[in-house]
Amino acid sequence: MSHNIYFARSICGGCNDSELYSRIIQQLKQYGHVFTEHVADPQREKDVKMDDKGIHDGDMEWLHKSDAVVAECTTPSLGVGYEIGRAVALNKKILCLFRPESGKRLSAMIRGAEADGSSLTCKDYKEEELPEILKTFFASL
Ligand code: 6IA
Repeated sequence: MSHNIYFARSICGGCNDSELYSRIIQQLKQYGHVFTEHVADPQREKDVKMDDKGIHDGDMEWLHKSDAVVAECTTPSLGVGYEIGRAVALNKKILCLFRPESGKRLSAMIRGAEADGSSLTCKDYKEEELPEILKTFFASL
């Protein structure tokens, strides 16, 4: 089945992992359409000048249309936290990915949102484990 996927990742929070984010998107594309593929793409940024309201409203429209939300949470980001909260409220299926080898700690407000019957799953991962994690997540939808 082809999914509508919202991929959330740090931008203003810091985007040292942009190459990793691109590799995650390539894997997500096996499972459907990734609305946010070109978000903050430096090439596209020159062409598309959107104000903050346009960015927020456009992203929220994509979030509403998505049936799966995958969030890379290793770099703390206000925007990603906000998107996850909105996705929880919309009862979307959410996969939060976190790399413990970063030495950081995932916010309790994200990890603690995972509960029985919750639509949110947190996975600690190393990049080589991603294909299996994504396969399991999408098989569960
Ligand atoms: O607080 P952050 O910027 O780290 O929040 C990142 C999250 O908010 C991402 O998952 C995006 O979906 C969303 N977001 C933040 N900024 C943008 C953006 N342009 N365009 C689309 N979505 C965004 C910002 C312009 C820029 C490259 C500085």
